[in-house]
Amino acid sequence: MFENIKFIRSVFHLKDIPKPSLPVVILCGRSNVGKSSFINSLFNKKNLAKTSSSPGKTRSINYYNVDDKFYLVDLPGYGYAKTSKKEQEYWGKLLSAYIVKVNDIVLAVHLVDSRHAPSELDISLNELLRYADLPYIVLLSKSDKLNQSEKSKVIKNTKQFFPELIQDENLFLYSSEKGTGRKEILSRFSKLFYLS
Ligand SMILES: Nc1nc2c(ncn2[C@@H]2O[C@H](COP(=O)(O)OP(=O)(O)O)[C@@H](O)[C@H]2O)c(=O)[nH]1
Ligand SMILES: [Mg+2]
Repeated sequence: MFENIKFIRSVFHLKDIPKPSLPVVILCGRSNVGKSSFINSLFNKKNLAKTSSSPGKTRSINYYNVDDKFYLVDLPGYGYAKTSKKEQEYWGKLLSAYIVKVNDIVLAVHLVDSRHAPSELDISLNELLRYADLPYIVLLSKSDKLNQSEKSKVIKNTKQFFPELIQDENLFLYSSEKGTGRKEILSRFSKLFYLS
């Protein structure tokens, strides 16, 4: 598993999105939430995805081919600080259009910063994923920055926002630094793509 992971390309316009020849896992979340670090930690590669300590403004959709089994697609991050109406609309449109165009999304991975409550856009994203009936998991990123009681608190708090979530089923603490949650995600991918 995960023997040959390649960055394929970045796409900047919806019209350029390829019709995928493999099933797709999408990666979504606020910019700076740790999406690139998630990719690098999951595949154990340092610089597969570019990480940045300042919130990026690039709006590319980045494609990774994983063992010719599936595409991992890193969608543009949204609203770092304040969420403008315009951005909210842009992001909602982008994702809706993406979901319609790419009808082979088998999983959405939604990252939420474990140190902050879900933003308005996190909530809209969750609604969209449920409305589209897409299987999804929520990862509480950067969990290495929390102590034990903060971890329990964030799980409880996240469930108040998203009552459908069940810890270790579709809600996970994740840390790219410490590897928290990695095993669980690997097992999910293995069931989806490697055992059939
Ligand atoms: N402590 C800690 N920092 C992280 C973790 N994941 C990401 N970061 C940091 O958060 C910043 C943004 O990460 P990045 O992966 O570029 O976020 P992206 O914009 O969602 O792709 C970088 O400075 C990372 O080093 C994590 O699990 N733990
Ligand atoms: Mg990134």
